[in-house]
Amino acid sequence: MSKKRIFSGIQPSGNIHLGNYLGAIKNWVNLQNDYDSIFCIVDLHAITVPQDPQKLSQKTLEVAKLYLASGINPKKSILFVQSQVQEHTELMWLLNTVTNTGDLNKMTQFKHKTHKEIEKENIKAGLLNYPILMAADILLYDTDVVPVGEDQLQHIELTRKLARKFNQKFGDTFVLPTGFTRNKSKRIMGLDNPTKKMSKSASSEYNWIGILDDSETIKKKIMKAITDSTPEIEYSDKKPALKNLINIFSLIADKKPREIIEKYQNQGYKEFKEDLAESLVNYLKPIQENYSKLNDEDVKKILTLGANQAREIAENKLVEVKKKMGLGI
Ligand code: AQP
Repeated sequence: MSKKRIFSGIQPSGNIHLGNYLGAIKNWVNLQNDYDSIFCIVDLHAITVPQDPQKLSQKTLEVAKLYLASGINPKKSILFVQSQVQEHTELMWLLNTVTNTGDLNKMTQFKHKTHKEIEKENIKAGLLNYPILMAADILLYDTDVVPVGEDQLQHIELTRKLARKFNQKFGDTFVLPTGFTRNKSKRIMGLDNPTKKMSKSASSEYNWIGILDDSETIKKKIMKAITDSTPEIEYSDKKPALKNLINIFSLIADKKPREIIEKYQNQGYKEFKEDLAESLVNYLKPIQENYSKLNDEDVKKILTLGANQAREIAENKLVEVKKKMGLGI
């Protein structure tokens, strides 16, 4: 029996952080052994908010290097840059025609990202249409499973809806994908605000730990991370900031939150944070070392090869879709 296929991606919209790593990349590295895997750097998604063109291109390469440094193996997985396979944007246009704007308006991420823009009436169509591009990314490859953080599950639901609608209207064409989230890593919260997820585009760098942050920066960020008002070390929803730090510690040390609480219960936040910072530094060190050994030109070749492999699959799908829609003569 052939392997099931997974597809996932990250936007090169800033510094890749611990949330992206624990919520996405780390899981992909294991999944690539069991699935036919396609991993993308979704630069077309990144431009739904303003980007500095020169920086965007640098960040795209940086994300590719981080995938590789984390253990994504181009011999096992297809690794490519979204804008290098133009079928993504073409299928997006076609899917536009089966998408209700009402559904797009309901997306939580859209509401979050447009929160500040509403008064300015400055909302870009790209931000509203982002989930259609994501659906195109997934459906082009007959993807069975999409490993994502919890924040993206709503977009996967919409993808399923669009696939179902298209199939009903034009005949069986798309595979209905399922979202896959690992429980503990599903949502890493911001270090400066435990009510919002850790995010590349957060206004303060004290929101996130970058995968490439040096040891001094990591220590500074963890020591500055907000904690809750009472000094007891406990794992509770009443203490969301501490709970988030314990979750991070538990994921990187591969220990149960209970074991961490037992160890630090009678000590203060200071010891807890110092040990967490040291563990993080050690945890990220091998990835940073692998990263520093990668050569840009070699990585670009891997990406070109990956784009060629992806295009071969995507082209076939698009031909099928256009034929079913009666496009062309
Ligand atoms: N805080 C998080 N906890 C767990 N998983 C997370 N992911 C993102 N943040 C967390 C997962 O990382 C993958 C890539 O996300 P993305 O770059 O496509 O976009 P995003 O979800 O919007 O991530 P950011 O960091 O918040 O970026 P910006 O600020 O640019 O929007 C996804 O699988 C996501 O679930």
